[in-house]
Amino acid sequence: QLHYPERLNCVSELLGKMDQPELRDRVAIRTYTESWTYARLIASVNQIAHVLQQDMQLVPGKRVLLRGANNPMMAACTLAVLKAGCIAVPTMPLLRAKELGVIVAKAEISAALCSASLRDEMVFVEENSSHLKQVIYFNETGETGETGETGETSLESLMQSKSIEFAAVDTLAEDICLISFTSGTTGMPKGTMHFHRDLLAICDCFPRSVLATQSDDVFIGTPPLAFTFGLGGLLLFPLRVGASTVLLEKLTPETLLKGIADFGATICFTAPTFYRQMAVLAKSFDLTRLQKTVSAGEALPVSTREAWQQATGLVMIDGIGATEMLHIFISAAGEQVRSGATGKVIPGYQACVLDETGNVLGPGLVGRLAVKGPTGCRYLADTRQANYVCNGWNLTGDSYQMDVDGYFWYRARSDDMIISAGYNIAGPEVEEIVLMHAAVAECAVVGLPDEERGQKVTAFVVLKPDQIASPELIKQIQDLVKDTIAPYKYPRAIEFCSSLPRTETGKIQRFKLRQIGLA
Ligand code: 3SK
Repeated sequence: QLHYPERLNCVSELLGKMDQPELRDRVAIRTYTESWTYARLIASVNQIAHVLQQDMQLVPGKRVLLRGANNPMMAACTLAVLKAGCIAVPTMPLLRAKELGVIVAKAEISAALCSASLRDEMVFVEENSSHLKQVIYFNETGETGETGETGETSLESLMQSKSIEFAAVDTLAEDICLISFTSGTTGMPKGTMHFHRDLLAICDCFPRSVLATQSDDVFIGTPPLAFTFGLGGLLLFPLRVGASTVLLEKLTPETLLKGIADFGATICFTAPTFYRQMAVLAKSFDLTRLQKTVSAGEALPVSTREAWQQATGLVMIDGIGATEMLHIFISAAGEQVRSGATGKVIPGYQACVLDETGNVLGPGLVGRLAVKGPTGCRYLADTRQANYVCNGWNLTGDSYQMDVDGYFWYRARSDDMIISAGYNIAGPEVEEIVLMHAAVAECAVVGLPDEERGQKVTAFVVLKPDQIASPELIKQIQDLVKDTIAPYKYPRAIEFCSSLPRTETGKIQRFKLRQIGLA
């Protein structure tokens, strides 16, 4: 059980203990061009908090849209909003004006801090929104002066005249401090609200019990700070133990490997697709300091786990999280790992598998994953709340099976179960096998309407660069599936494509593939 005081500002807890002479000079954030000590991070957070109060006149409880890539200023802005008692609404850098407009309207946002490099879309939102009144831009490099050609005063310039001391606003542990928007895999954005205590709770669960994080750890990875996977893994978890985080933008599998080597990273967070591609290149990089690699955001195919382990000797730490739950709640590391299973429920959380009517299913039966714990779903004004939380259980929308030892085995997103000729077929199980074919880079399997079978198992396949689609290749892939799992699961149709549609957090949008398949 986690206990936090009734009055709590999570940033005081995260940064307060580092504000001591012997700890202030430790490195908090690194990039290729900057190294921010804890002293600098604390000073910047405090100055931005003053800007929020004095220049923007924001009172506690106000929602502030945040927009920027993974860099120290974006991290400082996020922490400053929380320290000032306001509510951070981080948004993915890749979002366009239309999507931002929906978030601004839904969360009734009047103020924003935005990276100058993302100005164009923001200006468009500002011009077309009746809510958004003030946007302050930051330069990312920490440079003062005007931003861009328009001559507005930058955040850095406003910070210059401000004190580097700021007393955190005295918030309640159960005050909302974060609204994280998720478009999910269905495309309709939902705002998930989280308390100050929730941000600490995620630090005190998964990283403590599974990662055993230490102050000398160096964190690195791809998820944006605007995605709770990244906010936790690349900012909150390192700060909680006084460690360092490396914030890099526009990463590719190759540059992430280079970053791990260059910064001596010890813990990496990314998604299975990245690990799959990194496994091929890993031998050319010095990964000797890397100890823990966390895979989340999508189910981890066994073939990817094995390729990564073969290339690096590291046993992947798989995990399932959700924006609604804030971070990972089922996982396993080291000798606890059972290949193919996501892991066991993390201490502090409870999980089970339910049938359609909400009865708990016994080991081995496939049903709806249900979880409860210190964090949970609170949608901002959304009728879908009643679908997500039933009798105190959060229903994540995943089909799972639990074994007698309490390991959870992913089957599919509940919406993605294919029913074909009376058989229940989990798309990811077929994807696993298709991915074993040497020519296949990426794959997603969905059910498309079919007169004869109800739904037809259809695989969308991205080939590796040197491979060519052919009827022989289709047959090889189909035979591989038939020879490896029950033959009725084989993809009767295979569509080749150049990429798979993904959400801004990297999840495959199977609903779009179903639409493409119908068109
Ligand atoms: O959505 C997810 O898959 C996820 C994974 C890990 C941590 C947080 C999230 C939202």
